[in-house]
Amino acid sequence: MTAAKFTPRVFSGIQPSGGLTLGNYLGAIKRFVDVQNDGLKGQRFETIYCMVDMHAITATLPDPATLQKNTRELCAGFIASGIDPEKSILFNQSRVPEHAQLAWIFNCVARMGWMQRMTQWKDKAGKNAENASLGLFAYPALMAADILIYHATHVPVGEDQKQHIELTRDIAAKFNHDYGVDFFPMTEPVIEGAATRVMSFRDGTKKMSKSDPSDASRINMTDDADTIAKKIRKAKTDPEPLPETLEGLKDRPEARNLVNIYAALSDKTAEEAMAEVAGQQFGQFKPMLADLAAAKLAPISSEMARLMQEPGEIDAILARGAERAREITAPILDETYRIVGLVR
Ligand code: AQP
Repeated sequence: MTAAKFTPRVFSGIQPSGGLTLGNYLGAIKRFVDVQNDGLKGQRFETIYCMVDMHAITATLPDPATLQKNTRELCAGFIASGIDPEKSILFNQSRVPEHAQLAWIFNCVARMGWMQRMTQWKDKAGKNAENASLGLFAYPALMAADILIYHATHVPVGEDQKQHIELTRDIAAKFNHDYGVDFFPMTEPVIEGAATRVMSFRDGTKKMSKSDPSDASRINMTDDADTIAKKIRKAKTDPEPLPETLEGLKDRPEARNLVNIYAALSDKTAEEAMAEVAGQQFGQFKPMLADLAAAKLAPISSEMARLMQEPGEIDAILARGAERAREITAPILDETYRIVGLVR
């Protein structure tokens, strides 16, 4: 089944598993804002953005007050970055029970072997898989439900989530095949832009992550200008000046990462950014990048701080978003139950 018969609809989510990083911003939120305002490739979309708080209890069980604070802070980050709760549906996952209800059905559709192949499962469970939670193992089935409970046709994500979107398509295809229906769409991942994979400042082969134990490995959206400058100054690089072309960055992951960040923050392609900074020493390039990052992030972090003073306002936005979300999810779950033979 092609996505053409479905309403053009974008869904994406972020876990409130800690403060937002520059990776989350450039790989996800900034793109969400672009799709909300400009659509994709000339097409307009309904946009649905979610704080996936049920995913945030899969790796560890966070302190309840911290989880709620992280959810509000993430919501503040979305709004401060330009997500308009009137234009987009903005809510947290646990307010919309149809996500978990569909996830249970998908747990029964997905195969153990599919889940075992997920690289994020392997990375996060590590050598201690016996002790990891069942929720962490089933994470991709809940993610598939997050997407398919909206019949979402497109999902903007960072590179790291590509395999989970492929699994979402496998689950949709198996459900459609096993029940002889054309009910769930084949959702398309949208992985575009110069910074689909922002890397750690400590190790250019690892992605920048909010749960990395080293704070120096990432820029947090709440970091002030001095902290941003210090982290960029100390970011691991090599002694060579920047090359003349992108080709010259091939075996220089740390340098490539900084050029990609520069490109994404200045809304340029990687090629355009490279042409601008070609031949520069890091002593010249890093302060320029730090100034740009501070200028772009300062208005977002100050608006986040202002919104965090108004938790009631944030909760009202999330509650209203959840109501709008349920107008879409309730009929889709009703029909899924009918197809499966469940009664609600
Ligand atoms: N380093 C990154 N570069 C580009 N995109 C990224 N994303 C995350 N890190 C990068 C994108 O952000 C979205 C939300 O991700 P998530 O929070 O749901 O989970 P994650 O990918 O596991 O992010 P983190 O920061 O690494 O969280 P933890 O540390 O809790 O696991 C996704 O679209 C993702 O691609």
